[in-house]
Amino acid sequence: MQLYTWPTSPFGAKVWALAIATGLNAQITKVPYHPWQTDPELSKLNPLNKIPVLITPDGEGLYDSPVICEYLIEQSGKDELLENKWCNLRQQALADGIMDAGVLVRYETHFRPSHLQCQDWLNRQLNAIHRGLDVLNKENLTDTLTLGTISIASALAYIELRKVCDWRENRSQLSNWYDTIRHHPALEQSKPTDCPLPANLIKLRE
Ligand SMILES: N[C@@H](CCC(=O)N[C@@H](CS)C(=O)NCC(=O)O)C(=O)O
Repeated sequence: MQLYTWPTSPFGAKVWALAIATGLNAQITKVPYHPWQTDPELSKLNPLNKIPVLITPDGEGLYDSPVICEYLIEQSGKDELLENKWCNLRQQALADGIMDAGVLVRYETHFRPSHLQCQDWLNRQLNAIHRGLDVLNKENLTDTLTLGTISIASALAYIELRKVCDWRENRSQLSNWYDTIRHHPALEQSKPTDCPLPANLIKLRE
């Protein structure tokens, strides 16, 4: 199988951590694909041209990340990753929403010239992130890997990498939980990491 992804992508990080947790990572080759490229080959696999995309053994392109995660869990038979299914799916949805808002903040502040940035719109994204984090701070999160905890840890790793906001302030429970779970090998090996823009995209920052 092949996984189109990019080192900074929180969604790609979540899928890779889940792949490690299922043991299927050994059967998957990563294909580096920057999300702002528009390669017609990827568009054929995912018309939305977003990553991650998983190419299954029968050549099908699977997206988006929750679908890929569910596929990997089903293929591996590691149903315990989805134990307490609705809690796990809700936690994944909340973490994905935090990732979505975090990625939008990053795009707005990093790629858009400052005189074109919209503070109200940025605040809207940041408020969604903070409300989501407040909910997570009150949850009784387990230290074991599940779809939910993998998703939350991947979202926090991205917020931290991109310095989207000071997420730890007044959230000691969530902060302590993250400082334990982030050392899990599946999360250490998958966490979003900075990576230079491909040469053909550098003009986006000029
Ligand atoms: N809901 C999607 C979100 C994926 C997503 O937004 N990926 C970003 C990279 S982190 C992307 O490909 N952005 C390209 C774009 O927005 O055109 C998922 O869960 O996979």
